[in-house]
This record gives sequence, C-alpha cells and structure tokens, in this order.
Amino acid sequence: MALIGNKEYYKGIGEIRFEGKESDNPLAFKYYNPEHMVAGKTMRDHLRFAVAYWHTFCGVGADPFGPGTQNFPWDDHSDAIDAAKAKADAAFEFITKMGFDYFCFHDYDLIREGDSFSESEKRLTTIVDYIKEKKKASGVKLLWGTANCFSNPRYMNGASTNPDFNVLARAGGQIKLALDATMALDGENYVFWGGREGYMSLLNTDMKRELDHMGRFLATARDYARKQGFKGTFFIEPKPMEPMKHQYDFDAATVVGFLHQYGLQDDFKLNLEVNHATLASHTMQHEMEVAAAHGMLGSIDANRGDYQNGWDTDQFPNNITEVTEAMLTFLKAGGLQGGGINFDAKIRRNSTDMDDVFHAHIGGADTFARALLIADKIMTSSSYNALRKKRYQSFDSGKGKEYELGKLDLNDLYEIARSNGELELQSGKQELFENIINQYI
Ligand code: XUL
Ligand code: CO
Repeated sequence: MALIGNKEYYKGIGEIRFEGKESDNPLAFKYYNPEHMVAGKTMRDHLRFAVAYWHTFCGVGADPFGPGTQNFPWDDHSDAIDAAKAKADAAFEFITKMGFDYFCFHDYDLIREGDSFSESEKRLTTIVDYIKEKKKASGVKLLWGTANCFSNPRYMNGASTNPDFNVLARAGGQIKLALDATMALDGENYVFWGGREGYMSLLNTDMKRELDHMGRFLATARDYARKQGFKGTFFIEPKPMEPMKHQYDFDAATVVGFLHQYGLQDDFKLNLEVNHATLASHTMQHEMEVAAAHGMLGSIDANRGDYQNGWDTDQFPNNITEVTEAMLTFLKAGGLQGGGINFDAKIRRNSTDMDDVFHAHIGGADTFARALLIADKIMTSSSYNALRKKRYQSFDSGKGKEYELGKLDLNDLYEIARSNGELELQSGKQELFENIINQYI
C-alpha cells in the first residue's frame, strides 16, 4: 500500500485573499475579509466557514438520469486507503487555499465503507490517524462529524426508526465509530440528520414506536459520547422530506418539541439548512427565529434551493435578500451556539473545471459576509430596531406590562376591552420594513 505524497490537485490556484469589491480578480473575496471586525467580532469568528467533505470531494455529479461528470484524480486509486489518503490531501489543500478554518464529514466520506463491519472499522481508524496529521500540519479544525446511516441499502427502512432491531443496533455500532472518529479529530460538534428516519407509507408504520426508538437512540449516543468526555453540542438537522415521503425531523418547531419530549433539550441544538427550510415551506429566517426563540440556534448548513422546483438542489448561496434576513436573526440571537456555517452545497453537474468549486465557495462566503455587513448596518444605523420596538410599545408599561408579568386574568381583559371601546387600526408597516432592507443592500 503506497503512501500518497503531497501532490498538488488544484493546480494554478493559490490562496484566496480578500481584495475588496472593486477587484476584478474572480479568485478573490470581494466581501469576506476574515480579520474585519463586525459587531465586536472578526468575520472569521462570526461565520466559522466549513467545507462539506461529501459534496466537495466525493460528489461526482451523478443524478437519476446519468453518471458523474467530475473526474476526481483521488478516485483513480483502486485501494480504498490510497484513495482516501489522496482525497484527504486534496481536501486539506482546498480548505487551506480557501483560508477556511473548518470541515465537516460523514464517516464514509472519509473512506469507502468496507465489506464487513470490522473492515470498515479498520479503515476508519487508519484514515482518522492520517487526517489527524493533516489537521496538525494545516491548523484546519473539525466543525462536526456525522454518520451516513441512509445510503447503504440496509437502512432503506430507516436506521434508529427501523422496524428491525438488528438494523437499529447496526446503526448504533456505526454511530459509535463515527463519534469515536469525531472525538479523535477534536470535533467541536456532532450532527444527526435523519435521512431515512420517517416513512414512505403510514400503512406499514407504527409512528409512536418509531419516535420512541429514535428518542432513546439519541439519548444512548449522547450518553456514550459524554462518558468519553465529549464536550461539544449535538445537533439535529431538520428536513421535511427526501429521501422519505415524510421525515420525523420535519422542521425546527417539530424538532424542538421532540427534543423536549425525550429529555434531550440540554445536549442538543439545531443545525438548520436553507434548502431544507424551503422544502418545509418556510424561509431560513423563520427556521432560525424558531430555533433562537428556544435557545437552540446551533449551526447552519448554507445553500439554496430552486424556487421553481421542489427538491433539494443544494446550490451555493447567492440570494442576498434571503441571507440578509437570516443574518438579522443571526445577530439578534447573538450568533450560533457552538456551530458555524457549513457549505452543504454542490456545484452543478455541468461545472466540471477544478476551479469551479473555488468560485462556488468564494460566492457563498461573499454572500454571507456581505449579508452580515448589511444586517449589522441595519441593526446599528437604521430605524429597523426602533420600528420593531414601537410595534410592541403597548406592552412596555401600564396594563400591557402587567399582562406580560402574568398579573391580569380574563376578567381584567374583559374590563379593559369594555372601557376601551372600538380600537384604532395599527399598521404593520411591512413595506416600510422591506424598503429598509433594500436601502441597506
Ligand atoms: C441532506 C443533508 C446532509 C446532512 C448531513 O439533505 O443536508 O448532507 O447535512 O448528513
Ligand atoms: Co445538510
């Protein structure tokens, strides 16, 4: 088994630097200036950008109508360990050239799954040791790890919600190894995305029993990791559908309720994804508001959907209005709790040059950086906060204040209603709010 050297994969591309919005250099940041201070923190510390191993180094562009279009040189190796090491070399070269601090992975993004459980375990241990060295040499850190418990056919009826206990146990074994890998690589968080935790038909599904199994499973995984000394946060990533007709982690509100129901609320927060919000018929800002209201705004998977179709296209972010609205909530919430902004996004099937993935990440980072700058300006220089406060001013004193303090009963409300008589209409001023966003963009 040959050891793969440090060959350059992204030839002719150097480190991506900030050059400002006047620059015509396509391989430079126009807005993301890592050391620039915004709202008391550097952009780097606010945004904590991460590269998603699966899309950027594994996804070859296959779709239901045709095979992959990307020819990754690291996939040329027939030996799984050689291929995984070459892929890690390419990954760390890319992340370093982007100047990002983090990456995220699924277990079998790092290395191909073996033919048996113990072969897979051996492979993971080998590649984790290799990546440990790459991390040390580059300073790149692990934002979160996760397990792919949805691709292998054994999980076709779910992992922790599978009606067959032995499949659940197999998923448990796999997640133990993924947690071990995450901890060995000093992962700051661990993600659960319930890819097939849901149903295709309710006719063959005992929903209550499956939900109970999932609640117990997450608690079991948490208890194991905590016992090993894991201090990070566990994130649930909501998604309403795809691949299943219905997924139990439907949206932020559903997951918050689930976490409380099963006593997981102190260890788990949410990892929210833009395209998943779209599929749930929500905006990303809505999902972030729900999470923030419950102290659970943990992390973000950045991408965008396509408003003309209904599936998870995972395009790179470029909608400045959408991201600005999200960043208003981000700043209002005081940022993310433990997480960062992971580009869970892929270049299009017909973007086949080695530099396309740089353009994609530069565009994504610039969109978030620009939105952060705009949101900060809106918060500090516009009438936005004052207008919002004014809408609720009737609760700031008098009877409104007493109501908020729980001092009024229904009879009190009755008396107030009777003495007030008919009320004047209060405008919501939506168009004015929308104009403020536009003005600052
Ligand atoms: C799938 C998705 C996943 C999770 C991690 O839609 O977003 O890649 O982020 O399993
Ligand atoms: Co995701």
